[in-house]
Amino acid sequence: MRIDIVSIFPDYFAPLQLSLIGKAQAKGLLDVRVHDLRDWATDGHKTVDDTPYGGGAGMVMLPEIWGRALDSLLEDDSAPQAAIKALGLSANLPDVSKGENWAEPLIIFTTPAGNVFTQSIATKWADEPWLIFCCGRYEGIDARVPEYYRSAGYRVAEVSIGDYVLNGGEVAALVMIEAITRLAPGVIGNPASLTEESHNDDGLLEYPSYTKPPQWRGLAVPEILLSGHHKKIEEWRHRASLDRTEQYRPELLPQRIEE
Ligand code: JEE
Repeated sequence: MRIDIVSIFPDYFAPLQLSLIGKAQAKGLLDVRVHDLRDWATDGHKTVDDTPYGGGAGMVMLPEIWGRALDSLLEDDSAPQAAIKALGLSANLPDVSKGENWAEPLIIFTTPAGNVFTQSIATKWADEPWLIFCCGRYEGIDARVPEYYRSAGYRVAEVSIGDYVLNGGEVAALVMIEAITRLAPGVIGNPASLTEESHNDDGLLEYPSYTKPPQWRGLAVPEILLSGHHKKIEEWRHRASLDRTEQYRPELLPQRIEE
């Protein structure tokens, strides 16, 4: 999977060199390319924003700069060759030797005014060969930028990570990239843990977990978990999931039919 990121704060993405994502990059399974939006600014001050039409506080990011940045990424449709070799991903991808484009990118704008990013979106996007994340700052990006690329025939998504306000799209992009890449083919060390995750995904909150010691500061691990009765343990965990969901996220429970 190739991921391009455009931002005026490329340093935000340094953590992508760490841990699982960093290892996946080292192995060639992931190809993350971070770009500084200011590389496409043309004036001496590398201006990327201006005042909003219609008035109001704050600044809006200029469409020309974003247009040049995205055009140049779309032009460089170089495949992550290492990833193709490492995984035999070519099965998934168009045949570059026949002059076909190796992949159609999905262009993603992080924005407080988008639909909410969910696990089901992460699962779908994990199979995409090429994602482009556009991270705005200030009051956001001129609305014609996503509109233009949509009308030019690209797939464009405008997504938020939740109902709270951040200072820009960088942290939101990091959240989405972590959720997506851990599901991408070959990235997670142990695919069995992903299989177990999907088997356990009944739409309820997770049951509580415990490890050693069996007594800690006067608190005991629930007896049943030490018993070895697999059937009973499974029932206990299901009950604990239901209780936790009722307490913290009652909206996730199937609606009881009113009398
Ligand atoms: C991208 C700029 C900052 C702050 C004004 C806020 C008024 C933009 N879940 C998420 N929260 N925030 C973002 C996000 C924030 C961004 C950008 C994503 C680019 N900013 C910014 C304030 C405002 N509005 C909402 O109420 C109306 C606009 C995000 C994601 N993903």
